[in-house]
Amino acid sequence: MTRFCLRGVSLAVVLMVPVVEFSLSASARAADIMEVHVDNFTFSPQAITVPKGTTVVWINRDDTPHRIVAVKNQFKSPVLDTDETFRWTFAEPGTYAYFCSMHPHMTGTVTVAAK
Ligand SMILES: [Cu+2]
Repeated sequence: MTRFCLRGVSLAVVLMVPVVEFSLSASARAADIMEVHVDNFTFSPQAITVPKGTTVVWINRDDTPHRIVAVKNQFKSPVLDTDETFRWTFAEPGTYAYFCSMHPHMTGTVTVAAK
C-alpha cells in the first residue's frame, strides 16, 4: 500500500514536468528579440511586424553614425557609432514609423501586432 502511494507521487512529478516546460517557453516567447541592421544607409529589414512585447535591437553596421528616432517620439536612441546597438521593447500594439535624425531619408516601420 505504501509503495503504491509513493509510485503515485512520482508519477505526478513526471506529469508536471511538461507543464513547467510549456510555461517557460511561453515566457521566452514574450521576450523575443528582433534585429534590424543599419547598413549602407538603410534599415534592414525596412519594415517588420512583431508580436506585442518584442524587443527590437538596431545594430549600426555602417562606418557612419546613425540615430534612430520614432516619428511620434515614443523612442529615441543616442547617436550610434559603428557596431553600437539600441533596443526598445514594444509593449503596445500599433504602427511605429521611425527614421534616422542624421539622415532623414532613412526610414523604417515597426508594426506591433496585438498577439
Ligand atoms: Cu543615419
